[in-house]
Amino acid sequence: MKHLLLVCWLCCACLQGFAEDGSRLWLRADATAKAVVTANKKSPTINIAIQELQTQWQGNAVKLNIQNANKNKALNDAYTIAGDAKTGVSISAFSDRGLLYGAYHLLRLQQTKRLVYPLNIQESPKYNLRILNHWDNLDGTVERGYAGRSIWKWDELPAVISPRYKEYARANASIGINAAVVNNVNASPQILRTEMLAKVKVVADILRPYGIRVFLSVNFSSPTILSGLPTSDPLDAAVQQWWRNKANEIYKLIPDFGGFLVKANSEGQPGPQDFGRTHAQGANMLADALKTHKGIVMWRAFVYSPSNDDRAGQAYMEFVPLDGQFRDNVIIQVKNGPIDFQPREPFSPLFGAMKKTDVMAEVQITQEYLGHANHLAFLAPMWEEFLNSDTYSNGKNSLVAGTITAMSGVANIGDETNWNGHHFAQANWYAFGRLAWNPQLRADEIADEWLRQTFSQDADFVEPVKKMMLQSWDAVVHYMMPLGLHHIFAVGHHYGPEPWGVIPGGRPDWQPWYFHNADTLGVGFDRTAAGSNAVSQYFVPLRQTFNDINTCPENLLLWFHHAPWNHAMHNGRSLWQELCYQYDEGVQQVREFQKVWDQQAAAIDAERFEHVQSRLKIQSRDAVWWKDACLLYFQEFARQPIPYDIERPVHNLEDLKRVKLEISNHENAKR
Ligand code: GCW
Repeated sequence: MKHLLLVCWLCCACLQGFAEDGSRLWLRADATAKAVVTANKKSPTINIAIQELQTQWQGNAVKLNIQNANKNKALNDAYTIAGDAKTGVSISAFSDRGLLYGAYHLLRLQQTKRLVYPLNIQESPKYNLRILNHWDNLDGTVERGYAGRSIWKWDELPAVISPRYKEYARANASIGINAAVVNNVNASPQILRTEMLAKVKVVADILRPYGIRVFLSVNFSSPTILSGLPTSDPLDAAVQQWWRNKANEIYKLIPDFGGFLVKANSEGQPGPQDFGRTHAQGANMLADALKTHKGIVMWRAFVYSPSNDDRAGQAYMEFVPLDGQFRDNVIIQVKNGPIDFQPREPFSPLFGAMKKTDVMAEVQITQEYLGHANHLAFLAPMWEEFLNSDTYSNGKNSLVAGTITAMSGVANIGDETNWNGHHFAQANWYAFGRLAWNPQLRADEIADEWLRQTFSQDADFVEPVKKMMLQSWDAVVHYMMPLGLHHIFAVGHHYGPEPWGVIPGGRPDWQPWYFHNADTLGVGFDRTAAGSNAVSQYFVPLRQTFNDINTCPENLLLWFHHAPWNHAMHNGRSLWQELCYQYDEGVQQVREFQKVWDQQAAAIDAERFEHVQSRLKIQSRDAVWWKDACLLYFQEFARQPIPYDIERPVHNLEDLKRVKLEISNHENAKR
């Protein structure tokens, strides 16, 4: 009896939400339904769709219907959903994967209480490749990961299979992600060893039924490092044969293997330029090895060298002249901005500039530069701004979203119970998948559906919290780097402020001063025609818009201009004053988030409530830290008072300069 009582109490506790650790992500529907689901075909993927619907769908019968397709359509992930409450619902698709996506769509409508009959939905993804890039090392650490260690347990594989692999696959499938690069772009050659490939095969077999294909990051010098070849020159016949053999070996194990991701000649990684060859020659050699297997090469454009006088312009300079020289199974992977995943960047001028080459976007889901897993920063508004930026590459309305053929996101996933460190960081994983499927979705729609699935349907919760999410990126930009400031982070871990940072003898392009250029005259990086002329890489009329200090959007002012401290802003304030007000605004915004959140104590479970509450306290303190550090530092150059109607600094600059955080890459920042 005693035991029974205890069991009952535990069940009630669970139902009431006592054990809410975030491990279920947005997939929290009760699996108690007994729906009648039929299908005109069976396959491992369709079986998953059937099972998901059988256990969660509360409505009448569902029919899954594979339509006869020609070869092209069979690769398509599109689906339709039709039907009404009485007769039941049918989901039709050309591919098994399409049916699975349709099933998740239907369940999402149910879960968010957005089911409106009769159903008449037609969905087709904008991009065929929607891929996560894991920066996971083979030793279990994660570069720029803040949610524990890698979920890939290479030491245990292939014998031990973590249940997380399947949960990971399911979560991705539910939002349309259909591929994953499982290892870091700073790639260990060891990933291509036969023993490692046997482990990768096991992972690929688990992900496959969920429609997810595996890719690998490869090290360009692998032939030399792994097999002792005298060179890894892409024009060397033995090197080419080595890669062909390796590709054959991989495809024997993993017939639907996606291909390679390559970081070459960047930040110390080897590449074709080591042998006097171009990026195109390097990429093509790998593309040829993969071609017969229908594999692709994602070749990164994130290249820069210390000798260049403006890092922002280098990728364009190296890649645009190679346009037309790449094989058709090469895609150039370009970061959203020209520098490096900063809190706000203009879009990279490479988007729209390579007319004969496929280009894909790379965004960073993990918050390397946005407060790690401590700060609440919903990134969909940033990606929305990016995808909707007009490149003018083909006249007006040539949006970034239309210039790319695929989307990749650097994952924020680790082995922590809640997957992402911060409960709200789950929303960024979710948003990436949704936008890679449909870049026209609005950030507020995504926040709405994520909140309803993850926390609560209650409008008194959803509305204020959604508002908070939608302002959170803006807040981070304000208290870290407003008005186009960038890369003034603490050197190395990129968590806190260090505009004064100096690495003695280090590369200039890794030092904050290189980016902010503050002196007694002004602040900002001059990228105009009179400066580095990076503006010239943009299409007309953007190059003029950015070049002219009076037409440059003010939120990018210091990205493109070295502006005088007394430069008149549109609102009549001086630049110095506006900088002060924007930093202060960031602090006030986070305080407001705390107020919004604290009122939600009764609306959701205590566990997640308290977790988020404690992180907001850290964020609030960090916002003040950022504001004080940056204003006190820049004040030494501006030589003007901080406007008297905003909060006074609570730190001394000298104390802040002594702050040294011990943050290893795979650990969450704790201070
Ligand atoms: O932003 C920088 C990061 C590096 C990363 C690099 C890249 C994987 O600080 O950690 O390396 O970008 O994107 O290659």
